[in-house]
Amino acid sequence: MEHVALANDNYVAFTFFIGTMAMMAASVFFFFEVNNTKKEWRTSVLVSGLITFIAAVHYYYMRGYNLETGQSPTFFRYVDWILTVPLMCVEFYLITKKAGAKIGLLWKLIVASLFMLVTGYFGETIYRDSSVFWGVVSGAAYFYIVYLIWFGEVAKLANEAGPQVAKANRVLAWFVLVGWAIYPVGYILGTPGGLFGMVLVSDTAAAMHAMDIVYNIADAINKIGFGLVIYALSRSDETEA
Ligand SMILES: *C/C=C(C)/C=C/C=C(C)/C=C/C1=C(C)CCCC1(C)C
Repeated sequence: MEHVALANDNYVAFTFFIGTMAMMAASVFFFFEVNNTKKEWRTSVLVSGLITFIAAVHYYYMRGYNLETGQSPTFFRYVDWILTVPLMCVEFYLITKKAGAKIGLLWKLIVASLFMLVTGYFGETIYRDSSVFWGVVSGAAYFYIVYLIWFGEVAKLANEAGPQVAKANRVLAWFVLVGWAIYPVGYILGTPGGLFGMVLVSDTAAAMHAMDIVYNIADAINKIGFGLVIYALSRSDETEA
C-alpha cells in the first residue's frame, strides 16, 4: 500500500483524519457503555454507537480517498448520511415510544430525511446546474423535519413521555435546527456560482475544500453531540424501574 503524507497545512485532510478518530473514539465509548445502561435505554445508546461507527468507517475511507485524489468524496459522504440520518430518526422514535409513538411517525421522519438527502445529492452531482432548485427542495424536507421535532408529533409525544425525555428532545431539537443548518452552508459554499448569485468562494477547488471542512465539522458536532444527549438521557431518566 502506498503511503501518502498528510501535509500539515492541508486542513481538509486534517479534518477527515480528526473526524475518523473522533467517530472511532465515540463508538468505542457508546458500545462499552451499553452494558452499564438501564435496560430500557440500551437500544438508544447502541444506536448512538452505530451512528458514530458507520461514520467512522466512512470517514476512514473518505480520508484515504481525499488524500490520494485531492477530491471531495461526495458519493461516500451521501452513503454515510443515507445510513446515519435515518438512524437519528430512529432515536426520536425510541425516546418517544413510551408515550406511544407509532411506527408511522418513524416512517414520516425517515422518508423526509431520505428525500432531503437524495435531492441534495442530485444538486451536488447529477444536476449541478440546477443546484439552487434542488437545494430549495431539499430544504423544504429539512423544514418539515424541524417542524415535526419542534412543534409536531415528536414534540407532543416527548412532552408526554416525562420531563427527562421532554428536556432531551428540546436539546436534540436545537441540534436539528442549528447543527443540521450547517449542512446547507457547506452546500452553498460548494455550489458553483454560489447560491442565488452569492459567490462565496470563487475558485472551484477552494469551494469544494471549504464545503468538506464545513461538512466534517458539522458531522462531528451532530453525530457525537446527538449521541451524548441520548447518553445523558439514559443516565438521567430514573422514572422507570
Ligand atoms: C450525520 C449526518 C447528518 C446529520 C447530515 C445531515 C444533513 C443535512 C441536514 C443536509 C441538508 C441539506 C439541505 C437542507 C439543503 C442542501 C442539501 C443538503 C443535503 C446539504
